[in-house]
Amino acid sequence: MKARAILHIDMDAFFAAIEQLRRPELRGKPVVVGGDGNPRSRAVVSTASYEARVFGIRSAMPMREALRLCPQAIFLPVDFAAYEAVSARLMALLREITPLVQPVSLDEAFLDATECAAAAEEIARTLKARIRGDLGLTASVGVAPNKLLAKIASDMHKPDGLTIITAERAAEMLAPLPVSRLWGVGPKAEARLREIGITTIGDLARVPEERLVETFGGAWGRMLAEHARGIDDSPVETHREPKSMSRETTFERDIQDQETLRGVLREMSDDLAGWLRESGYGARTVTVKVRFGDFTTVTRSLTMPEAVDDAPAIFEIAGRLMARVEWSEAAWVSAVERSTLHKSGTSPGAASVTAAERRTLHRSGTSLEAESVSAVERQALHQRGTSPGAEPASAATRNTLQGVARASEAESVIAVERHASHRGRTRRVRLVGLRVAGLIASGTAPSRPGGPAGAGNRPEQTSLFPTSSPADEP
Ligand code: DCP
Ligand code: MG
Repeated sequence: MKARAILHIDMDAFFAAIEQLRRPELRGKPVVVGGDGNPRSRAVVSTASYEARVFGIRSAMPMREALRLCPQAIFLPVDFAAYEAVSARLMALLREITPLVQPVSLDEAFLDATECAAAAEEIARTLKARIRGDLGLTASVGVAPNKLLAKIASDMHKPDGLTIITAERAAEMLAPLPVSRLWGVGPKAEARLREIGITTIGDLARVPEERLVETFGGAWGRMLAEHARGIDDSPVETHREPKSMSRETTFERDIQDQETLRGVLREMSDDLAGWLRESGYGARTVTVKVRFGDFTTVTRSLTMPEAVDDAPAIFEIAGRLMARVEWSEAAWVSAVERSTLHKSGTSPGAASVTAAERRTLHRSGTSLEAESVSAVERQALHQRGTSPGAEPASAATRNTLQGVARASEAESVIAVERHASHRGRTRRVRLVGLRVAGLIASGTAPSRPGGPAGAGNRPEQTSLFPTSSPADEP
């Protein structure tokens, strides 16, 4: 097989760079883009200019923390439409070089230059010059024989970098990097690897594949072994169907008010229905996500035989799913018990439970006795965002768990003793999200009439927060 030439392009401080481009007075200054631009809001930072990163400001950090780190920074709202317009020009520019372009996000793409006449390095230089000339922005580019290495390369000399990883030098260049640079190695896998003494990609490459398979399961173990050696055969995919679309809102203050929640859900339903129709899809799966004031998160999901693409239908399903969330603290705690006891069987062991669980249970007026949870359960709980609701673990979680520690299945139990006097207060909501997935092309048929949920087609008002629950009998 002919060696491939893959480029990974990642724009530098994308949102912030666009703001600095259109407002020259901001150039060279710390610029933070996030939410509505109010640094005292509860929004998080989308991105920060490199001048702002010097102060420690990073993506996903609360705006308030960014303000604390750099009070003189300029805070700006996210102007998505503007960034999308630049992104479209960027992708068009890439497609002038080859049609084999895989956009990964607004500011990131893979390009397969294997069949191009020019050498990959030359293409990379031309690209960077055109991005600077035509768009007025800088990009970091990685060139390598595969996507994995190209992406690692583009990140190595940011901003305005050009990094080439050849097959010959791959092992040597990867060795000192932290394992988290590899695809699929998130904080949890990183922690697990650290437990067995592995912190760098070089360390990982020295672990025999069989050991990784034992520890992480077949598919993931083998993938880790390959990636640690810089091996990746995944193709540059030019036509990727969207898998899902979602909207989320973080409230300025944690809320308990049904009407506010209902209003936000209705807006998100309208938005998602608009997106579905514009993109020509119907959705078979609707998922709601609720994050409570204590950061525990639950999701509830419904898959239907028929796809929907109208706001009233999505809103109606969202309402039904909301009714399945444990809104009262007592009901939620009983769900924790049910699911944990169910999973663990009944042999009591030594005390250990994650801090997050302990805190949550304490807050909701519950004490733990004979606490013990196996690594498997702990990981399952973590992967579900420390929110041990009654939702079954995802297929991915199950796979991981099967690989991680079959042997410890018999280990554990959490025995939870609830205070008899505990009454169910309504939990406060921090964030609500709505997702549509299971997308099916709706073909050429005109979309159904319906429009945004108005007074005429508003679904029946059901109570989102049940006022009492079976768990809170006197
Ligand atoms: N973004 C976001 N929230 C995040 C991460 C990113 O809204 N948690 C947005 C803002 C970024 C854009 O996506 O500008 C691209 O993400 P990158 O991770 O590529 O970050 P930047 O392009 O901003 O910086 P870098 O120079 O590190 O690529
Ligand atoms: Mg970027």
